[in-house]
Amino acid sequence: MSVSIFETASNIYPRAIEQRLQIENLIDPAAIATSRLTEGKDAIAGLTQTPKTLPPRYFYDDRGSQLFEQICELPEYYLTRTETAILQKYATEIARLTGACELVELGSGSSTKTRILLDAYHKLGYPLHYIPVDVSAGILESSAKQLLTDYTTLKVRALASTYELALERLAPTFLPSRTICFIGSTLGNLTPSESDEFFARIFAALEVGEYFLLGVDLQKPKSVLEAAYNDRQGVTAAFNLNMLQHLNWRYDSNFELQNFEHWAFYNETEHQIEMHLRSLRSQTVQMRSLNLTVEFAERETIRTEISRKFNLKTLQQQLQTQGLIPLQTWTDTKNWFGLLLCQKK
Ligand code: AVJ
Repeated sequence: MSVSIFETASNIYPRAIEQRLQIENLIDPAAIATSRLTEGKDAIAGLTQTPKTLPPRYFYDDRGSQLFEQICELPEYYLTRTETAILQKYATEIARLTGACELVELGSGSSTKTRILLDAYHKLGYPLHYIPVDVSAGILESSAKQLLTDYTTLKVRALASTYELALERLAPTFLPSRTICFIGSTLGNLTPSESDEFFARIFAALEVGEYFLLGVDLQKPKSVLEAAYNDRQGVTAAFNLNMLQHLNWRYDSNFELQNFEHWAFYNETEHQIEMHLRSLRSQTVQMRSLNLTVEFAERETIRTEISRKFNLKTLQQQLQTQGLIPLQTWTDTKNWFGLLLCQKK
């Protein structure tokens, strides 16, 4: 009967995938309970200080994640396509340098770039073990299932976790080695002292001889940088403004999006793009579930993101000082984006 054929197909195929998939939730119930209590503290802290700030994590609700995917396709936004090209060119070299290893990816997101690495390891005949780390269990599950369908020998252990927790709890591997991947220039969102702390956590998570693969956006002419964050189609503006929509929903607030505008510029002293939302008039916003009233003066801004642009020499020295020895660095022909493979000494 057609039912039994259907059952056979749907039982065998998914079972094969499920046997290669393990999802662990490191965000334990106690932590979830505290995170409920502390949820929004970061928004309160940012909005009650001068100048006002909000953490970039508030960009990424469903709509925000979609808008970010669109940004990656924009003609002005060279970052994703440049890093992808570097990976395409050097993935085999990376795989040869590390040898067979588990790939741990912090902030896995859409796995387009991960696939380039998996392909290279596969071509060299290495077993494929992938450990994506993301706070969203839903995103982890759907992207893992897609990967498992496409790579029939792949094994995935997905960690629903913050980076900090995952780095503390990375179980040792039965493969010879591990590579922690932090690509996409997410490092740019961290202040210099936050990135010191982050590198220390990477160092602590690795065994001697294991690897750290880092992708960063590099310093370049201001005009190129500012265009990338002020695209002509206004997708970046929508992405920035969407943060207020997200806060309205999450914290029962009444930000009026038409009363704010997108503002992004390159701060040449700090070597960072700054994204702000500028209040177009004096106004008061209620954030009911946070019990917070926020006053804005006309033209006052909220800084929603820093996106640091790195100097390769300085970054290599910093990694070296923190015990993550740069083995090899790759860039594109314009030197716009950098990929660094480091090894714990
Ligand atoms: C995901 C942090 C690398 O800084 O370019 C894109 C986010 N912000 N356009 C970046 C972003 C505005 C992006 N990172």
